Amino acid sequence: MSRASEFVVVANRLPVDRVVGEDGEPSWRRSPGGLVSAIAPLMRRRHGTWIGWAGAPDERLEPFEEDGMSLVPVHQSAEDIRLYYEGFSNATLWPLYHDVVAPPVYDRTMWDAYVRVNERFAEVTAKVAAKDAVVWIQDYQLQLVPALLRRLRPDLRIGFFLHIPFPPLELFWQMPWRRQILEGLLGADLVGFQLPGAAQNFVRLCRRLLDARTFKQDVFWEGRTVRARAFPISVDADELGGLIADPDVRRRAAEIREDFGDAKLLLGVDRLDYTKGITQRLDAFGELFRDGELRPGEAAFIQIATPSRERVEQYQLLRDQIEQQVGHINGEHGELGTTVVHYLHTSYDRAELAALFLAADVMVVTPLRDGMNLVAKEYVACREDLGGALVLSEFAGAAAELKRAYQVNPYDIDGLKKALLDALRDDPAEQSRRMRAMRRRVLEHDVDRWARDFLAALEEPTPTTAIAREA
Ligand code: GDG
Repeated sequence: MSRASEFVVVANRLPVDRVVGEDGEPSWRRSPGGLVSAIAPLMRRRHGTWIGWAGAPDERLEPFEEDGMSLVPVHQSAEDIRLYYEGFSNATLWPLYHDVVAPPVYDRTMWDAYVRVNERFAEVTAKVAAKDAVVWIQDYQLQLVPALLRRLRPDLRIGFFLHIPFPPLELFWQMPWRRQILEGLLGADLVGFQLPGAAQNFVRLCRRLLDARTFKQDVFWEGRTVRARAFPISVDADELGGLIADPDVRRRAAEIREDFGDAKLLLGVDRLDYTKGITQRLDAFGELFRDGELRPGEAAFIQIATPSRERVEQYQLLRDQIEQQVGHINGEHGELGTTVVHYLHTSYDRAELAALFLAADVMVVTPLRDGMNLVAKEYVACREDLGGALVLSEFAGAAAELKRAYQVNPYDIDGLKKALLDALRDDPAEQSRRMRAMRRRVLEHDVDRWARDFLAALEEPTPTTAIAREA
């Protein structure tokens, strides 16, 4: 095991992906994404360690160094992946925490695997962390780790951040292991959520389900004060600024524009996930052709759907549904040489995504529920030219900050159609005003600030209030 670390990040995945070079030799490359780029510099500065799964089942790896970070792999068997990751994490927690938009599976074998894998993460962390170290646990796959770790190492300062929504009491109540999950989270000193509403849901549940004393967003539990707070995550504005300044990216954006002639370009970029509202947005777009509001050649939709959780049944069903829907829309409304929906079930590199953001007239982000949604913020961060328009679901966490987006209820297809048309047709001066306001917010609150705010709150001494003393 690597040396004791003062700062430890615990996440389901390590922040690196295995790549095989031309010589056939495998090596590691830092994973793309804001979370990793926000935390990596902090890790280097604080000689931190990151604990997580390396991405291949049934593989036992020794700790290693990569990109200035100490990485400690946690082993997972193929069965752990099936039951803990695809099962309890993504077939139970994911739908339950996203408004039950798909039915959650409640399966005791999956729960047992979730407990077992969380225990393994806690044990590894307990061995790696130095005395009084700061430990930051990430996301819904690891909600039991805070309490398991505290039992093993009461000296640690433990923070937890949930990247997805936290459901209201009326939904969370369904969970057969609801008490264990709340008690798991209460092992932390600070529990971070994307939005204040989620923190309130959590505090209310602690009061109602565990009979805990609470005061505002503090929960008093086993002689400690657990703070629940909101820290809206954001994007790596510097990385995106670098990409859009790259001449190759600009050239590629111009090329995409040219390919579509005079057509206005609408864009969706999502993991292929039933929470993202992909079918709703395509329905609305298709109906605009049916109604004669749009004609082929006048507007085209590019939908990138990155493959995700492909072994989970609901994801397979969704993929079939979208493919059928796209075929239907193109069959009904396309013309020879003019396709109206371009559906791409694949993943692209960051430069290609940035070029698409620059080329798109309207970015369409319509989740039925989303913790934050980084794509919406990435689009805004890329539109230095103040061009383009953002159609954004009210049910994305980002809607709380991006008030000048064309906000929609994705369940309301007529409302969605109207928002698409407004975003396509509004006066460019109005569009620029909206974009300027949104950019101000995103650039001032980038992912660095998110990470610094969370850690500053975690390391601040816990307030002792009158109720805490009484409790
Ligand atoms: C969870 C929460 C919360 C997408 N396609 C490609 C690609 N992406 C990138 C996007 C963006 C990221 O993946 C997706 O982030 P989102 O926030 O949109 O959604 P989730 O994956 O559901 O993330 C969410 C987030 O955690 C952070 O807390 O905002 O609410 O659900 O960065 O650009 N990246 C590349 N190729 C692709 O094809 N390279």
